[in-house]
Amino acid sequence: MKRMGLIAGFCLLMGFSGVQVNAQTEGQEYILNTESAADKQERMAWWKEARFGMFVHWGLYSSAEGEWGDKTFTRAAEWIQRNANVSADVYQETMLPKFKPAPDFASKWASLAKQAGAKYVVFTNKHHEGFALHDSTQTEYDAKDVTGRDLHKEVVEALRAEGLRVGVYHSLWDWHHPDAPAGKGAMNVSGLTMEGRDLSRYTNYLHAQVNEITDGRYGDVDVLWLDYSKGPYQGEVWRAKQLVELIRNNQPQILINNRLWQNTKEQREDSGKYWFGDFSTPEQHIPATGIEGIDWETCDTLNITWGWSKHAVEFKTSTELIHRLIDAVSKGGNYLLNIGPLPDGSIDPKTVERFSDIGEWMQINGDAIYGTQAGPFSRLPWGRATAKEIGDGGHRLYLHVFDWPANGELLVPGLQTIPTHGSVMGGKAAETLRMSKARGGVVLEGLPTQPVHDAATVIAIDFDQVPSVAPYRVHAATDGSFDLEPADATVKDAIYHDHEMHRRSCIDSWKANAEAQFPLQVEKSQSYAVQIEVAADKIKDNATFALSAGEAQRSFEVKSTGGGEVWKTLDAGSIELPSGPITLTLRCATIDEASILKLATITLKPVASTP
Ligand code: H79
Repeated sequence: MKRMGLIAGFCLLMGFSGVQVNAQTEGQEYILNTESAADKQERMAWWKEARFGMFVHWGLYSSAEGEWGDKTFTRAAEWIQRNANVSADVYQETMLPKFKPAPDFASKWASLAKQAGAKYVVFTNKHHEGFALHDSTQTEYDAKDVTGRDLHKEVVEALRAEGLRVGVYHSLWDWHHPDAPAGKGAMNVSGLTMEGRDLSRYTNYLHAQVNEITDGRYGDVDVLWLDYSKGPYQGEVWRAKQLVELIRNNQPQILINNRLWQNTKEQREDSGKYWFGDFSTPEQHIPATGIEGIDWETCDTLNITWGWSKHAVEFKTSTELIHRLIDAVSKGGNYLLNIGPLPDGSIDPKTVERFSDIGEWMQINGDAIYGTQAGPFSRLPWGRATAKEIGDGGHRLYLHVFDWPANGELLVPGLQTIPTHGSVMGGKAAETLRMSKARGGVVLEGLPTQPVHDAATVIAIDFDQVPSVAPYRVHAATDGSFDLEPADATVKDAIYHDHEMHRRSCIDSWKANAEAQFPLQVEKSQSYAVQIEVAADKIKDNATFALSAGEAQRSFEVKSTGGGEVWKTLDAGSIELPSGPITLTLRCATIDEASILKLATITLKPVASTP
């Protein structure tokens, strides 16, 4: 409901916001937390305990279902207004009549989250299309004006009724507001410009709407998830400092994500800080080794769209999703998994199935997720590990075994301390594990031959001290093969890139004599077939590499794959590896300067020896 002029309304509300910028922030204008590290930890405590949340993308875009005229969208269906290039007027006229929320949709969201074991829910109050679910005094483009219902209130009340924490997503872009960013550098419908637009009127509107959703009329807000900044549109262009003050004044305990800024590498280096918010937000990827010293949350999709599209039919399997949850938590992050409800707010059967499967796994293994921290291993060949303090200086590791060993025996590579106790979560109480130091780690014996759960079975092992772990070496997986990841390498004269959204983690910018060295622990000297994932382009003459370990050496050539993002698996022949702790060196022998060449996972598979 629109009640008063934009500017009058805004001045009025700003009158309530008396917090001054702390002197500490002067000269460091992007560092917005002036509290002590301990106070920040306290504010973040529930969120770090929670580890698993549910994201919900639902708005007018949901009713387009990934179709506009004859165009179809399987990716980012919530972007349909911009990607189908529809003017705000036509979009509004087309979409508003389709928006017919079911009476009880919100309680269905809440019970799905609860059943899956999520502890918080972040839902789109307003996505880039500009349509708000709350009753806004700033516009008539909101749910109350269109449906007569305050849908924001319905969602918040449903979440609270299930004991879930409440997170609100609010877009910084707005494809409906006549003064919002448009044209060069802005993410908006194409063909628009800033001519006749007054950005300050839009930032007033943005601040006023953020005030409405945080000022207490909808109770406490646990997380504010702002999205997103890019290039010229970030930081003070949104009047970020003032906005953060307004929010913190309204909700002192709130957590705010980092997207009022783009957080480029340069910005992080300039400010001496890695982030400009309470937590960092990798999107649709899990950093290979976590993000050191920072709280972070990977937000992820079930398929490749956030908003519902009937064309996005390829879903990750429940096992993949459980692995991704464990992966994020094992690296110290949270996992925020999205649902894109149907036009009326109800949830499609595939999504229900995925969340029920996760819930079933969490019923058995929740203790290995909630309140845990990153495990002490860089990488494990059969799964992941999380860690927890258990009082009196005691320590517990949860070993999340993805590939269950059929022989009842599991090597925990690099572990130097023998556990005092071990048990399989959800297993029979009578099982006793034998645990001893062997093969460069601790070997667990007497495991059941069948896993408790196909996706991951967890073994909890306890210590009366912090367990010690040897420097990292890549060990063979259950089937005897090695997977060498880019993050495992020490790289010289080439560049390691962690993965980003839709981009593989890789080593690129190879020069002649550049090297990547992998520390391996080989139990059995034998011949291994080598396969390397490569993306290469513009290779004129030849790009040659040599793999070596001790005396053994193997050369191979790389040819163009048809593009710098076109990944192919290259057969690089076989190599005889000696046993013991060894270094496998990948060296670039020759390469053209103009070549684009990226290497990702190297797989070594034992070659069956001929009798
Ligand atoms: O709300 C979800 C997304 O809509 C939003 N953030 C999550 C949480 C977001 N997705 N992508 N981005 C922000 C970055 C922009 C990506 C783009 Fe594109 C690539 C814009 C245009 C090309 C993806 C593909 C979106 C439209 C097409």
